[in-house]
Amino acid sequence: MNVDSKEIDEFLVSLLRKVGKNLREDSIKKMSVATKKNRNDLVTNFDKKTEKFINNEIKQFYPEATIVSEEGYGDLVKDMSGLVFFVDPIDGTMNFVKRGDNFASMIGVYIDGQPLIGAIIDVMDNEIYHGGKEIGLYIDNEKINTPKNLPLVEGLVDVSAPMALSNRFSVQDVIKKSSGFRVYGSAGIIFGHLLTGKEVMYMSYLAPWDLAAGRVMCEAAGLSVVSIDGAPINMLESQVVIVGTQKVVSEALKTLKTR
Ligand code: 2AM
Ligand code: CA
Ligand code: CA
Ligand code: CA
Repeated sequence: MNVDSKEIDEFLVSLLRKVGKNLREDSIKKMSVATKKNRNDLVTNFDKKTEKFINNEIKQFYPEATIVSEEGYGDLVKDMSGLVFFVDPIDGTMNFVKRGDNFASMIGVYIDGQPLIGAIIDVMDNEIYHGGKEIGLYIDNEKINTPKNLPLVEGLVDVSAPMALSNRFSVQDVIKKSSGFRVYGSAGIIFGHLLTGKEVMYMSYLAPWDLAAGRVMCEAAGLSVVSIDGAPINMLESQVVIVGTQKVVSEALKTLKTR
């Protein structure tokens, strides 16, 4: 299939710009909040509304594409052939509900299973991280400088709260070797930190829509994206993922007790 990554990138940026404006307005409105799997797992009317809006726009401009999305308005996707859009309408819904900041909206695009373009908007800062291997990486119109390959001892690490608190895989041993520990609560916001070198590692259990956009951009930035068991990343399943500088990911894999 012939795809124009520049055109897709421009489409994603203009779409997320609209999404961001809508969500900044929505964030101060009364919202209806429901729980999904547990009391920490929230969904609002705005997650659903935003996903419908994004998916409709994708269907209009890329009718041949399939969509994998969190809140149920996507397609049933069984393989990665063709053009696949991964959509997380609000990433960090708990932050959206409780704080009104540190939440994102993300779209990752793959072609025949290969990462193509990712885009993430930090909604309250109105900054869009976007691009891929072919066209380079940007925050809005500014090129992103490649993050330095720092070791664990020189950088901040971010681990999801459930994983850090339960000390899964003895992850606290990795945290203790770092410069410090942060828990931002939005994969999208953390991918922005990794791309700009503000943090050197993120470890979390992530669903495909949590990972898709960030994986495209982090790999294009020379960062390492691996699953905890060393298997190739599977974009159709949830998995525990480590993203970080080459040095940090290799140190983490040596430190973690994965069996
Ligand atoms: P969400 O807000 O889109 O659900 C919070 O620690 C981060 O992990 C957010 O990016 C959140 O995305 C994601 N997250 C929350 N619960 C999750 C789950 N059960 N599986 C995978 N990702 C999850
Ligand atoms: Ca969710
Ligand atoms: Ca998410
Ligand atoms: Ca979400």
